[in-house]
Amino acid sequence: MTEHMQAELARLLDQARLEAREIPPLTRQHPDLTLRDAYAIQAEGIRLRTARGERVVGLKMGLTSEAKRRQMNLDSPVYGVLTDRMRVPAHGSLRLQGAIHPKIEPEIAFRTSRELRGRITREQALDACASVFAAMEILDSRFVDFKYFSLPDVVADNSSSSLFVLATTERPPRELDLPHLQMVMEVNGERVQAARSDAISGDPVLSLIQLCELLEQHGESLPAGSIVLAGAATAAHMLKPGDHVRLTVDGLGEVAVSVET
Ligand code: OOG
Ligand code: MG
Repeated sequence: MTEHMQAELARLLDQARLEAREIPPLTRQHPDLTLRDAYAIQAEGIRLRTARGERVVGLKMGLTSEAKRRQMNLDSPVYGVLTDRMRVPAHGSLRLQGAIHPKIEPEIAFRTSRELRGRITREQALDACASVFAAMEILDSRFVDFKYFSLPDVVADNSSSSLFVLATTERPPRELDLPHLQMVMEVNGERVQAARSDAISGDPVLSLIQLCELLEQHGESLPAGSIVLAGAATAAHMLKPGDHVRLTVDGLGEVAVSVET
């Protein structure tokens, strides 16, 4: 696919997002769209956003758990980019105006304190992480009915990222048994999803390691000071106006968001 076509598809997705309008999956019109094209479209979409004043603050991994891969019927991890404008304050609220079909999911997040590049060990990953947090991601897909049939579609759409929220508690990652944290997500006081953190790549740190490998394939590294969402531990839950969502993670406290009515 030409760079010109990649830029055109990035603009199409960007407009759909800004207008909260669904579009058909890109592969419908472009069945030969490759994963490489898709990451180029994603990068161009982020360039459009930074040109309007947004600042990149980190990355998200997606499809790192079996539950998510089953929910979306796709089989390998992907990444997306997080900007400052996507961050909702802890215990803050969000509006569904401007969203198409938002869902929320329980995650673990890291903040790095040094640059990471290429193949790294678990120890190197932990050395480079200043903090770990409980987090939630709010997804939204620009595709009709939140359905797409291929990895290139979801990657081009910034891996369905919309908003994220980090807990106010942060802990040094070595103080926790990271693969064995119980995570419980409640909506309006009712438990809707629960899993142990090893549902995320077998160990959330492995998501970070995998992210560095994926970035390397695109000639990129993970900058110091990045926020990294390790991927959801469970399937995502559809949001509706007035919902109050709370995630509790062993050793990491809780984080909540409310949806305005
Ligand atoms: C793709 C993004 C998946 C996760 O945490 O697994 C994701 C999607 O579900 O549309 O963010
Ligand atoms: Mg996610």
